[in-house]
Amino acid sequence: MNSSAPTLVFFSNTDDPAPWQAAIAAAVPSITFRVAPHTGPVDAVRYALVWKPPRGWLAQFPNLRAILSLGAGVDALLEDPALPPGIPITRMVDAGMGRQMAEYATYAVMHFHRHMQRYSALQREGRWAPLEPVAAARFTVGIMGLGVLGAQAAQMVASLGYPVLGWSRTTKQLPGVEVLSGNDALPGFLGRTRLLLNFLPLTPATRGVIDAQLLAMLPRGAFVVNLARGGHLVEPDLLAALDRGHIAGAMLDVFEQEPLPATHPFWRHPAVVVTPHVAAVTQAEDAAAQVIANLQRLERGEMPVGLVDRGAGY
Ligand code: NDP
Ligand code: OXD
Repeated sequence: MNSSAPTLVFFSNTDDPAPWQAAIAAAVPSITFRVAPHTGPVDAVRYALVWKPPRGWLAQFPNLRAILSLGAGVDALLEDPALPPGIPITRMVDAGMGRQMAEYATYAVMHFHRHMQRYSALQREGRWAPLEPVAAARFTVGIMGLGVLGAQAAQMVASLGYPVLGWSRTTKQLPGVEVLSGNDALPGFLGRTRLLLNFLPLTPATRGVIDAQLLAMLPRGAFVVNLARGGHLVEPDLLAALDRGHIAGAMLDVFEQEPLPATHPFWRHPAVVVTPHVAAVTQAEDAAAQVIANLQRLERGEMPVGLVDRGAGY
């Protein structure tokens, strides 16, 4: 057993370690905070606070007791074939992202519902051409994935008078939202959806779920918004559905390959809005308290909260 002071190693190519270090040092001073690649002695490392570490990186720490994800989605971690077995993995549970995701989703709904994509194109052509308005009450929004984040988006969109349908693995009750569950309910859900919002976790069961078959089940002229993971979407199938007009527009925040390659057709497609994986961003200000509470639980020998079910993949 290692007897030196417990170390937490931080790995992220996109998050600034400084606010995490300050918050953790103030609340749990017994833990030494180190930033990769300066991990110190590997046998002192007890905790890893990470976003997308390279495959195999976590396996170097023989005394690791818990992996704490800086993100809500843990697909990249679970895809590591050398992921240390048998120790808890926690994920961000809301941590300020629910509000951000709901804002992005609501913006996307209003962007397409209020014809903003078409007005942008008309402006570029210098054309003054009022389009037929559509009542919010006739613009049904379908949300795949009604977990911590999807449920908040559903509530925000419903509060604006849009009919909201939700679809998830197991059934649940959400005020103002009609919830359908299970694969048998999917065609009925899609058939009534004018704008589809994807909030699913990426798992073996959901990879490639937005494919030609699913898109064909949406009504002609529907819109697709993906703010979960690029791996959910079969990108050539969406391009084909856009190009034949079955899908009228898409707003995409996540991609199979990130950053989206400069030559990718999404960048210049007139019916596609691209954002660079920013629908929600983990902010230490909102999220550090959750990590600190889990470190304190772990140091007391208790189980952390926000545990990932490795079998289910989320
Ligand atoms: P949760 O685990 O809280 O919710 C997942 C939801 O998906 C649950 O309702 C779950 O059903 C449902 N689900 C899982 N598998 C299936 C399936 N096979 N069929 C139908 N429904 C299924 O996750 P969060 O809401 O916290 O996060 C969702 C995702 O958002 C993350 O995994 C991440 O990929 C993405 N994300 C993207 C961000 C961005 O900036 N673009 C930022 C943050 C997150 P049930 O309730 O029955 O278990
Ligand atoms: C997350 C993300 O999963 O930012 O938290 O994508």
